[in-house]
Amino acid sequence: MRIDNQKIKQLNDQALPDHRESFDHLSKVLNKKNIDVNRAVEKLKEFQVAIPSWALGTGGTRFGRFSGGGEPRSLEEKIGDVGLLHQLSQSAGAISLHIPWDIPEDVEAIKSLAASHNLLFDAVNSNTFQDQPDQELSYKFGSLCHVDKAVRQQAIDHNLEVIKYGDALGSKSLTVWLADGSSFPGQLNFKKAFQRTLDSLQQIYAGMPSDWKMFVEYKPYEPNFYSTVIQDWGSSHMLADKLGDRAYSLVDLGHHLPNTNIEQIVATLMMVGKLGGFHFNDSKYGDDDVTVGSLKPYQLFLIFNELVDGMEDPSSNNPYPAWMIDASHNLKDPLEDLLQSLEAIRVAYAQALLVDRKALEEARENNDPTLAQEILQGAYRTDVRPLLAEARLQAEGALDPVAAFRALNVRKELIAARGEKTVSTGL
Ligand code: LRH
Ligand code: MN
Ligand code: MN
Repeated sequence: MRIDNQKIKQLNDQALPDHRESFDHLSKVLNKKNIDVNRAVEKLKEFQVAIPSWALGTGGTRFGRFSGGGEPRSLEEKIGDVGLLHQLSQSAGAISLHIPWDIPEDVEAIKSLAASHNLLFDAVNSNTFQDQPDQELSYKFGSLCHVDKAVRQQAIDHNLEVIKYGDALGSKSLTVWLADGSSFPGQLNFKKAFQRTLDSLQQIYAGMPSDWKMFVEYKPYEPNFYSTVIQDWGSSHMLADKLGDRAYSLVDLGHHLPNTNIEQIVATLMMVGKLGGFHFNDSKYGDDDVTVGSLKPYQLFLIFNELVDGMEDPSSNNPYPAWMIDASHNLKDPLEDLLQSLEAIRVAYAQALLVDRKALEEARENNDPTLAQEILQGAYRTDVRPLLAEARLQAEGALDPVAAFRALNVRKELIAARGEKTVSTGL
């Protein structure tokens, strides 16, 4: 389904006087601080975040899953859902696919469907953490790190196949996340497992088209509870470094042990030009995959402060990172939740754009932590939502996406079209 643009416009027209008032007020405040409001709005218009195909259904936990109905039943319907998110938010201009959950049967038809929603294909993801029904060998004891060469080869071949699908669709990167590790002390030879993983990744890297990038995602635990082969940014960076110029680390915000200073990891990886991709979510205990910004918005701002610093640093050779959401939705409507995540990401980005970097650097040079904090928190405490709304308005999105989603009964229509008991593939 697609929303009638006229209906979005009607809702915007109703909300326009209030929006103008708050946008004008914020513009005045920012102008006094010599902040270029138009530049910020333009930057927000450009900033697009990929939606994971696996987050369009109601998530759940290993204890249960409570579907809200109207979930996408096919890749076409998943693209349709991302199209809706993009239409409302004008900031979800890409989809990230997970193979084999999203095998495109008719590549040309899928490409033109995505193009009709103005969507690009972001990184494709391989899956060697589950056994598929028709699979010959099991990944129970690992995939790219497996002791048996035949299992490693099967996992390598799967990744090469994922690259083929991605290439046909116009994707330019592969994200590799491995569940490989051990659940009990003594189970695995750490060094051999790492070496075998590197060897396998080298073969996958060699099979990528020359304009492709590989993103190596890390995670400390789960599903294995004693060790994970690519446990942290150090391991990921070691692999990316050995693989070559087109291999990078991918930071998933939920993949750190509690209290890890993620913003420092971001700054350090960007310093050496090795931050390739990002998975946004929020986390209190582990890989909780909850709505971005729902728990630690200040941490998200501090991370964006480093991202913007890295992106604006003329001496940096870090590529423009691939932005992706990687969240799962227990209880909430997945599309509403994704709209909230998109908003939270853009709020943090906009706040980071407001930071006076020259003044911050001076405060640092003068060993003035008080002033440095004033500068950062001054930006963080600015209500930037009118800037986001203005960017959406100019791009013909909805001034208030969640309110529009509800007012236009989008979920009700999806349920009517797809049914109450549909189940989307994913986690
Ligand atoms: C692993 C992960 C990884 C997977 C996705 C489904 O926890 O973050 O990115 O591909 O979840
Ligand atoms: Mn992830
Ligand atoms: Mn995860």
